[in-house]
Amino acid sequence: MSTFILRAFRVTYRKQNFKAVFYSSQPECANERNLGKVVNVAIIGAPNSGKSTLINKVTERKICAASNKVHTTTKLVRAMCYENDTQIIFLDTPGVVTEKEKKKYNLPDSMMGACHKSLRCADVVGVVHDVSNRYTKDVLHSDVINMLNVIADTPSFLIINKIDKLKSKNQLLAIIKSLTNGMIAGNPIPGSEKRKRNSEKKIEKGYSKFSDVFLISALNGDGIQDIKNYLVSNAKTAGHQFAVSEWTDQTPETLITEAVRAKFLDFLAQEIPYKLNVQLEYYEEIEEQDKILCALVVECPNERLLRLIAGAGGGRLQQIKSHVRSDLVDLFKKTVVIDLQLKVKNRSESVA
Ligand SMILES: Nc1nc2c(ncn2[C@@H]2O[C@H](COP(=O)(O)OP(=O)(O)OP(=O)(O)O)[C@@H](O)[C@H]2O)c(=O)[nH]1
Ligand SMILES: [Mg+2]
Repeated sequence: MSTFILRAFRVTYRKQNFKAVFYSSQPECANERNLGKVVNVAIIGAPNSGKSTLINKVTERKICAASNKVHTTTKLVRAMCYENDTQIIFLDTPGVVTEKEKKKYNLPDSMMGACHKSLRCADVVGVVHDVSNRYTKDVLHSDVINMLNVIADTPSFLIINKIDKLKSKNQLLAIIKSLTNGMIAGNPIPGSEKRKRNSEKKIEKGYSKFSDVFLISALNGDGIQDIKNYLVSNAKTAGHQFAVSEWTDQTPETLITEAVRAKFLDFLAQEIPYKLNVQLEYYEEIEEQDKILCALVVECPNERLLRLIAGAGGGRLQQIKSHVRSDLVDLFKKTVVIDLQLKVKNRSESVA
């Protein structure tokens, strides 16, 4: 879907002329220079909705580990970028998680705490919603609604993601009405008032206090610049919180470990990758050569799984290694030499 179509969908709400499904309460032109401004933006949402992919697209670096499985992000990660002189600080969060899922996927206890911490640090909160999931496309996760109700005074915006996967855009207006309870920026969406009065007793599927709604594809970049402009217009005048050279609060070691974990999640089926333990054994940055050297060992629960993961002739492991290297080059913008080995837990020998 092209940016042209997104722009055609802009809602001109003040004129009571609801043309289509992209709405913004922000000024149409938000490109003045903002000297010394900062905005902290927490990105929350259901698992796998595309939170990390969105942040990577905006920051133009694969800082946040992303994969096709749920619960790739397990801790709070800051990722920074600039738009003119505005420092945009994203807070990537784990998807909301239940106690049952925590046990099933072997996830750390700290996950929900990371979401709540990000909300406390945020000037503005972005909720990423996967519109391609046919079961949940028109309903916000109840935990997300609960979190939003707790921080109701913090400005929040809705990011409807994965629009590239929709065959027809006809349903989008109905989906927006449902996810916003028919209210955006304190105004009813035309056509929503009557339905709301008739269904006052119904449980609300969305959140009524979003200031803006964006339709995007985090994967191909549609709508990303609109989000950047929105964040710039929400930035506050302040000294920058991080130096220009800093683009994350994570150490290179953690970023590498998370990138490798994400790639195993991408390549392996079902719950298998969640049973693995990724350990960084060696890390060195050679500044004169603009090069990073790293070696990792991935512990598997048993020999059978190790063979399965390695693939015939170690082919799958080589494929994973090659994809990780490419992600790390994208992350560090440097040459990366990586050694990746599999090992059965509590045994010394490994498979390269
Ligand atoms: N088609 C399509 N896929 C997308 C889009 N955005 C994200 N994805 C894919 O959705 C999957 C999940 O993306 P993530 O960024 O890891 O999602 P997340 O919300 O951070 O997931 P957790 O950290 O597990 O909660 C990945 O396979 C992405 O490539 C999009 O706009 N379109
Ligand atoms: Mg994530």
